[in-house]
Amino acid sequence: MEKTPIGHDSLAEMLKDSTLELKMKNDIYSTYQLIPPAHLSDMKTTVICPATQKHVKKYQVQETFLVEETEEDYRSITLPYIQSQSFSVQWVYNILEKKAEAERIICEDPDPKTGFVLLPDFKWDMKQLDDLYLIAIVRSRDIKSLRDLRSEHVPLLENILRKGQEAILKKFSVPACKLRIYLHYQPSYYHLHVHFTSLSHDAPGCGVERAHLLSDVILNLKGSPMYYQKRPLFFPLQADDNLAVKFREAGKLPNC
Ligand code: G7M
Repeated sequence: MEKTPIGHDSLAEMLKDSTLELKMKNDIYSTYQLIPPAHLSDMKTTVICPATQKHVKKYQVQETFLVEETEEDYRSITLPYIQSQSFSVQWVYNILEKKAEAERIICEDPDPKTGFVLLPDFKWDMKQLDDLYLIAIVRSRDIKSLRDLRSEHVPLLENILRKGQEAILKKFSVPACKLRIYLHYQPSYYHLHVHFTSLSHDAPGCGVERAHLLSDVILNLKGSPMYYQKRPLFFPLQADDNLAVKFREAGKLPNC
């Protein structure tokens, strides 16, 4: 359950019709417990049913560690892990094949190499632009993550960047300079996708330890075609994530 940002339209009503309980007052500062009217206290709720043990873990609060993954670690630890036990990407194929969420598509490009589908992420209820969140899912089914990207993918990435920005400007009147466009490493789902979020919204997973700006990714690949294959990548892992277990078994997870 998530409390979404308070829309500008409901703010006046919220202040007028809520009950306020004073908690603390000091000079010009005071804090209150605000109990809003029932119709303004709805919560965005996500249900995963049936959920696997991996889903349950993903949503539990756990200790987190920063991991350094070298090219060799990826080959010997991460890749076998992805191949054996990553989340199913059936929901992604359903979107690409228009078996689900077809009516939510904002923009699409059918090209098998450089094409993609842009649609609202299910973290966004589309009620307000403050927490705008869309994802672009690539048509190509053989790019698992940032690690697989090479300079030959630059046309795909530039296409997503440009057409995604144009579509969001047209549909939501949000210009490119107000967007944070990035990839996650590690992602939860190993089918390449790009996140488009509002710069004014601290979207979960947009921190420096997990997010890679699409514009930086493009520049890095133009400068060095094998950049993401060769360099160590850093990312956070929760203590009992199965990938963390593999890194620990290989002696690669610091004891801290
Ligand atoms: O980079 P990472 O793999 O963590 O991000 C996946 C993104 O896909 C997240 O932002 C999720 O909220 C989003 N997402 C996950 N699922 C299962 C769905 C879905 O079924 N529909 C949509 N529209 N977004 C999803």
